[in-house]
Amino acid sequence: MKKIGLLVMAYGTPRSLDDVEPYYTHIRRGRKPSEEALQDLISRYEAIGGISPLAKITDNQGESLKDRLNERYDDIEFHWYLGLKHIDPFIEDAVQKMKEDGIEEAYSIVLAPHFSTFSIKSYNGRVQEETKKIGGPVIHSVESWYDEPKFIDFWVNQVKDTLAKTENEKKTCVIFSAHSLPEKIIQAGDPYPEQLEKTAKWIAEKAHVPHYAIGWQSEGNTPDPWLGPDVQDLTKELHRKYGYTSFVYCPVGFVADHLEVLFDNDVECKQACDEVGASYYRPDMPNAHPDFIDALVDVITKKMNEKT
Ligand code: FEC
Repeated sequence: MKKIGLLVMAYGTPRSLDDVEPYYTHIRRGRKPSEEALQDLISRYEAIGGISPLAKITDNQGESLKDRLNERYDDIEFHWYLGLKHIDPFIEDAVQKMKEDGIEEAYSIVLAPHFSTFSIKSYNGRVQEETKKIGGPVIHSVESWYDEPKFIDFWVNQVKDTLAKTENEKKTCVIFSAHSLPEKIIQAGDPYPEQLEKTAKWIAEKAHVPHYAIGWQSEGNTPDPWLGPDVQDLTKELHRKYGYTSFVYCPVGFVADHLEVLFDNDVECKQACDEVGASYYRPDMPNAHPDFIDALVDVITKKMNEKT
């Protein structure tokens, strides 16, 4: 049976509060955060229970994806490897491990749907650099999968179910969001904002959403301007202009329950809703839901078919 590597890449999260400083330093490209910034981040992790569930969810996603691929292909045995952006096992560790295990060909996917130079491009660049450096396996990297029909359908179902729970669908606004990035990506021709707009439009159309808007969240703490509007400001603005009584938050740029969702949405956006007296809703994230894993199986299958 043919042995194929499956490199599943994700952001990574600290495993304990002691890991927060090295993790944060890595995110800041080697610059240590100030004591104040570090304490602020620690307090956000504490607010979601002390640690993020992300590590466990990423593992479940990788394991389930490998299992489903192995069910689909009789003549291939997929072996999966975890490669993280900001904590070990790093992307480079995974590529080395594949080589040690005798893998000659592999596919890689980032657990984030939209392409940006700041996100997917940097993950894929690290993969190709490492494999070139060590004369490692040939790795075919998926560029983006925001348009995968089963991924869109996952959110369509989530939005429909959530809208049905609201008091009045006509007075509800669905806010689609992704992680904000510095505005300079737009001048560089990055497709990230356009891909988010398309995701939102397709989901809104298929779920018959009466009102929707696009926002950005989790903006970094740097002096450059970041993509906006920020989801919290947007909530207040939309309430002021249109008097919506409920908001449904769909952070479609993420695929798991983690700090940026459990804090930035469930705590901060909830606060914005409370301030204006509106109800807060946030559908379940994809995590390892079988329909979402099926979408990723289709993404890998298409990448495999591209070559033949
Ligand atoms: O532990 C957890 O549960 C949270 C994990 C986590 C995910 C995530 C996803 C993305 N980020 C993206 C871009 C940036 C940029 C900066 C930045 C900063 C942080 C900090 C933490 C953090 N990010 Fe993150 N991000 C997660 C966690 N991120 C913690 C540092 C404190 C803070 O700013 O809140 C700014 C870096 C700088 O200072 O220069 C830019 C993007 C994604 C979605 C794509 C992906 O998953 O790769 C883009 C999950």
